[in-house]
Amino acid sequence: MDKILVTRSSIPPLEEYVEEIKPLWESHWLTNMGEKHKALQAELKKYLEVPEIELFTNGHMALEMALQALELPEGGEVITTPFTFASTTHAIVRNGLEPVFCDIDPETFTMDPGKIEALITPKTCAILPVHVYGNICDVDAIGAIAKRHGLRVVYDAAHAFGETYKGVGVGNFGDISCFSFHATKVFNTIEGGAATYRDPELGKRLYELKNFGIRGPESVVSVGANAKMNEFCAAMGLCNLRHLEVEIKKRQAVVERYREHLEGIPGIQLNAVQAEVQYNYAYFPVLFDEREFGANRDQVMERLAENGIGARKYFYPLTNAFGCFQGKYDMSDTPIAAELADKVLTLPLYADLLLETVDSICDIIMELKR
Ligand code: T4K
Repeated sequence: MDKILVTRSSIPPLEEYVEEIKPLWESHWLTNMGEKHKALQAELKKYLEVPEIELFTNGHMALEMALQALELPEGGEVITTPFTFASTTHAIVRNGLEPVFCDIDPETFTMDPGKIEALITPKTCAILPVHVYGNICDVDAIGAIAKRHGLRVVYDAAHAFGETYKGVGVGNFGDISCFSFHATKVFNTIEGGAATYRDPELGKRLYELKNFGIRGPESVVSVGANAKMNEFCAAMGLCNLRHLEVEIKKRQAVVERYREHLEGIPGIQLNAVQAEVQYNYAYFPVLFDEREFGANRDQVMERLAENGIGARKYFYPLTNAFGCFQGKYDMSDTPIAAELADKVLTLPLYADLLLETVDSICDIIMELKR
């Protein structure tokens, strides 16, 4: 079997991309909100069914600038989850804000809303939950808490592109939702991201922030940075968007095949299926309970690696255990997240993954069952 990695970027036929970028050769307009950028923005607004959208150079900059655009007080506390990619926590810290870690729900891996209010202090200014693996946070409960306490909400929707909850596009929740269009995501623009929002004032700030805070030729109104999506990335997005529905269907088939093999196996816990969510099948996380299964997560990962299969520990370590924070946070404050981070392994998943390969991956895993 060829080496199988945790994912593989979806790409359009080369000719389609070449056709899409031809006008760039004619216009010499390569970046700074050109025609492709505008076209992708319009297409995504429709696809995600959101009132407003701003494109970014990547998902991380969308998050950083979303927090900056909300003009939160310096040193303010942001309640967030440690069960996420580095980006979520770094976006808070790089804004001069203080992350306060909330534990997660053991079924959906998303922030447990029942534990948020105990963490609120006079310094709390926002909540930053993550739709982990495309599982949608309890947006109703989080929205109610935010309203009760006057807090802003930014969703990290990096994993939830195109999903709906109770029929509503996931980018409609909170003040701002941030998506990632990284090469490894269900929808990619090579590198890219977006923030969706309702308030046009926020939109103005997001637009200016991603372009150095420039409002006009002689007017710079905020300390922004450069986070503009270039024309080649936008063109990739326009192409990939045309194939997305087919790609998601193929991903679904892969996920269903995994479930056929692994559902109901003692010691294996699969991602809970949320009835009101239309999924994008972004990730396939599996929890291994050593006592029941007979092998732990690391042993499974090692055995897969020996067979050329690159499963990944998304997300281990927790962000509140990162060395860069030098012991400032304590992961024992989030015991469920700590336990799941020790057990979780995300298995290979991409549109062109052969179902026979899924069979082989599951056979290798099952060989370890006691
Ligand atoms: N919030 C959350 C919750 C996130 O998960 C992320 C990103 C963000 C925010 C920030 O969004 P971005 O700023 O990235 O847009 C990857 C991705 O780089 C990262 O985007 C993603 N989350 C994270 C979960 O995974 P790595 O370090 O695991 O990537 P890497 O290079 O090991 O790639 C994984 C596999 O993907 C490779 O084994 C093969 C495949 N691959 C990779 C690349 C780069 C491809 O097929 N093509 C490629 O071009 O972080």
